[in-house]
Amino acid sequence: MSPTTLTDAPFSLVVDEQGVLKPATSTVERRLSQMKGMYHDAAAEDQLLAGDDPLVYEVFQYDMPEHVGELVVCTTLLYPGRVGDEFFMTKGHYHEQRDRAEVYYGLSGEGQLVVAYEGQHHTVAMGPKTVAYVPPHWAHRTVNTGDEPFVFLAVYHGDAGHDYGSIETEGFPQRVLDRDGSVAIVPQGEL
Ligand code: PAN
Ligand code: ZN
Repeated sequence: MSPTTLTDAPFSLVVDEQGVLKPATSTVERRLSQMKGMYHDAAAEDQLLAGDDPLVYEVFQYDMPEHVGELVVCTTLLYPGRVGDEFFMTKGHYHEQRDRAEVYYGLSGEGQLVVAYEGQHHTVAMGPKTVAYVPPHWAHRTVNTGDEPFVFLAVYHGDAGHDYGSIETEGFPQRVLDRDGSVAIVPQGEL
C-alpha cells in the first residue's frame, strides 16, 4: 500500500554497481512468458519459452504517495538478448494520467527509447549519461541494443499510474531489430 500523506523529510537512495536501487520498496521481475505476443517472431518466442523462460528485465522502485506533487524514482535493468532478430525490450505503457511526463537517465549499456502517440513515433538513442525526456501523453518503451545490461534511472509523478493495455492493443509502430549486427528501426508495417 502506498502511504497517503505527502513526504515531509528528505532522503537519499543509492544505485549500486549493477544498477539496483537501494533501498527499493517494490520490484518487478519480467520474464518472457509475461510478455507473450509482444515480439514479432512467434516461433522464436515459443522456442525460448520451451527453454528457460529468460529474465528480460527487472525494476527496482522506491514507492511514493500517489500524488502529482511526489516523484517516484526507480531503476530498470534491461538484460541483453533477442527474440529472433528483435532486441529485448520492456512491455511499454502510457501513463494512466496521460499528461504526466517522465525523465530517464542512462547509467550503463546502450539502448533506444521508443515513444508513440496517435500514429506519430520517435526513437531516442540512450547510453550512459543520456537524459531522455518522455513527453506527456506518449507511450514509451525501452530496448537494449547492446551486449550488456542497459540500465537507466526513471523519475515520474507519484500519481502517473501505468496503462499497459492500450498500447498492447494498439502495438508500437516501430520495432528495433538486429539486422546483421546493426541496429535497425523498422516500421511495424514493413516487417
Ligand atoms: C519505467 C518502466 C520500466 C519498465 O520505470 O516502468 O522501465 O517498463 P514497463 O513498465 O513498460 O514494463 C517507467 O516508464 N515508469 O513510468
Ligand atoms: Zn513511464
